[in-house]
Amino acid sequence: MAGTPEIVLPCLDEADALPSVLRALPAGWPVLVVDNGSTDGTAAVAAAHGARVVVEPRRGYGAAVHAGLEAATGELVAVLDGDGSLDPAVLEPMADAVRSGRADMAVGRRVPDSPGVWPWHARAGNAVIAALLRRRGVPVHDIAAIRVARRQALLDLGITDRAFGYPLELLLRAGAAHWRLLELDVAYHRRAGGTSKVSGSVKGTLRAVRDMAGLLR
Ligand SMILES: Nc1nc2c(ncn2[C@@H]2O[C@H](COP(=O)(O)OP(=O)(O)OP(=O)(O)O)[C@@H](O)[C@H]2O)c(=O)[nH]1
Ligand SMILES: [Mg+2]
Repeated sequence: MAGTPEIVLPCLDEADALPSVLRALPAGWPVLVVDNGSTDGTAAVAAAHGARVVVEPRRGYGAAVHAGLEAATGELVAVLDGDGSLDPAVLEPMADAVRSGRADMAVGRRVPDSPGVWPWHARAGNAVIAALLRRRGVPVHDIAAIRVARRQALLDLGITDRAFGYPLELLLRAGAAHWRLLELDVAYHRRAGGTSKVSGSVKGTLRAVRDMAGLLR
């Protein structure tokens, strides 16, 4: 179907989570798994479940997402984590918003479905970053862990961060380019399997905040 987004899943050691993640995605949407140096068989699991696999040896969330955008062929792309934490039911309304021209990019605002899903340190760091974004005129309450936009437009923003600053740089550049953003609630669950690499630990959160703080200076 014309206008069906291609789904890009950045994945570092997500073999446990991927089978249920892939089953839950909207039927008929092509899926690209970017394997970011996994050692747990992520690529084989992804391929066995019908996803196309692209390998990006350079570590980092931004490196994985960027490789996915370059390898994708669709006009629209949907990017979300490959850990099952984000409810993909929101992808259809997000794609509709971009297809219909109501928004240049649809982004998710995470709503945790139970206490403990979103550790306090990650939530606090996220709230501070989002407030700073709003002060700069970017009307968001989260840093867009799930998003739908036009692939070429995303590449044209020229995002350079290849680590955890990527989503923030994306929002800053989208704001500077006067993109119309639509923020939709997305249910946020515990990851479906595997282990946390970022916000599950204070250390991981601090790494992400460090990557992001440099961009807001
Ligand atoms: N940490 C990390 N994640 C990567 C990398 N490349 C791709 N990813 C993927 O980026 C997504 C976000 O990482 P997560 O570990 O889920 O980070 P988080 O959501 O803050 O933390 P948890 O869900 O609690 O684990 C996941 O799908 C990862 O597999 C990388 O180099 N480092
Ligand atoms: Mg996660």
